[in-house]
Amino acid sequence: AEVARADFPDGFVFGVATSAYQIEGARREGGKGDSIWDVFTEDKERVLDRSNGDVAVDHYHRYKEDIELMASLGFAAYRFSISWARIFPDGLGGKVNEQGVAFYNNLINFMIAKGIEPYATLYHWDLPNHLQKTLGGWLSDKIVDYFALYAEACFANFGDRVKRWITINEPLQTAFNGYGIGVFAPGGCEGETARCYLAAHHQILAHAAAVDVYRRKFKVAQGGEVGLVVDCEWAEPFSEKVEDQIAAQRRVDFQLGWYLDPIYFGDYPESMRQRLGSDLPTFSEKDKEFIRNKIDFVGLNHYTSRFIAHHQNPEDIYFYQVQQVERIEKWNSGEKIGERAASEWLFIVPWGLRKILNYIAKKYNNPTIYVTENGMDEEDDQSATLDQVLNDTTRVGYFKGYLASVAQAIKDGADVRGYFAWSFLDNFEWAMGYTKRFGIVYVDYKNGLSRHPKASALWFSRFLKGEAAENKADTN
Ligand code: GBH
Repeated sequence: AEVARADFPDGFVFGVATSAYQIEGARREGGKGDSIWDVFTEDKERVLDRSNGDVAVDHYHRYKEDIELMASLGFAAYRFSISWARIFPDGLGGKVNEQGVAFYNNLINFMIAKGIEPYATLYHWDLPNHLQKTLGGWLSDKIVDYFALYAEACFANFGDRVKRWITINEPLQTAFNGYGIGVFAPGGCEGETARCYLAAHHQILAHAAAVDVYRRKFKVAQGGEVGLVVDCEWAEPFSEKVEDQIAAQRRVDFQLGWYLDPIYFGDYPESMRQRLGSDLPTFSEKDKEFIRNKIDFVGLNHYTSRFIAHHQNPEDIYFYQVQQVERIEKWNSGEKIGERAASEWLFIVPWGLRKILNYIAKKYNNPTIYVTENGMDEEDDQSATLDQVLNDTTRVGYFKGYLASVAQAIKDGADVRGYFAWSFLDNFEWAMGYTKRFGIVYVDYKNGLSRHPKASALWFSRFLKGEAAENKADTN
């Protein structure tokens, strides 16, 4: 039978997700400081269509319209991110920028008035540029204290209404694409790719410091929870061979384990230590104790899967050479793992989500999990009519498949409490600019940024009302 709302437990939360730099715009308004993405995109070569987030989809000015649409579609939760440089323009944690606080107060109050629960992410890649310029950003251990000050300001100002917090979105991407390869801000570390492990290390400590502040100063009064969002492609062993089975495990270690092992077990995975040696920083005994169990839930961003084979020296970028894995898009029988979406990296593999949820449940002692992002993109097609672009049937199929996979994982025993579709709106897709559209709501970039729900948004709306699926009794 087709997936239905009734396949999920009562109280299961359905929402949509976005991030500040990708949608807000208003780069120089409301006293905001520059972030590393503001500066990074000044070099036009960094972004495929030479665009940036100066205006983005103007959510800063249209937040009411956006929240109203979200509410009318029936979503119960909204995962958004707070721009650090709107709260502390230079990141130093001195005096809060009241205009920045006012913007998020208005946003949060408006969503609550419309019956939507806020899930706030503190860091979705937009570091105040001043911290990059003066300290080297996430490469400096000083960032840990600045992040804790910022987190504290957010808890103090918004925590009476925000009960679900996410410290950092996908630390892997900041480390790997930001400080490693350099296709994301701040643009790498000039040949010293291995410093990305240091950027990751400080993100783990910063996450723990923020959770620590919450538990010490806010938890009792506010009663909320703080989680970390990690991203992971599922790694399916390419063959029955033991070396491929081990390689697939290693591939997951280098994504999930990199962040969750230190937090749950006190240290990095052994497979990382073996391959990285002294490139991988070490936690002092004090650090280990400090970070241990500093997490209330795991947020999982999941889009796609790959077959993974062991390879001594794959022809690929440094990261996969170190991991000694080959990422394969076809099964050994020659069959594709799934259809490709618009992004080169995104194959549609619904069963991968069930596997990764069950993996997390088993490995980390059944933590509370939220699927904090899941979705697919289509190419921005300049020649298509509005009717055509709104008819996103592939995305409807994607959601049906992946949601069914979540429902199965819950039946398997994983403690999944919510699901957030990425994304509510078409938006600035980082290095791909506006060429890729992940929204369930179309944004007409050529006609005043007007919003138009795609078929997937309407499908979701019916699904949430319990109308989308056929009656189970008919099909069983
Ligand atoms: C998420 O990352 C992000 O949290 C979100 O902001 C983003 O919009 C969404 O995915 C869709 O991409 O081809 O060089 O541009 C998911 C992990 C990291 C996977 C970047 C794709 C592509 C790098 N993504 N990666 S590049």
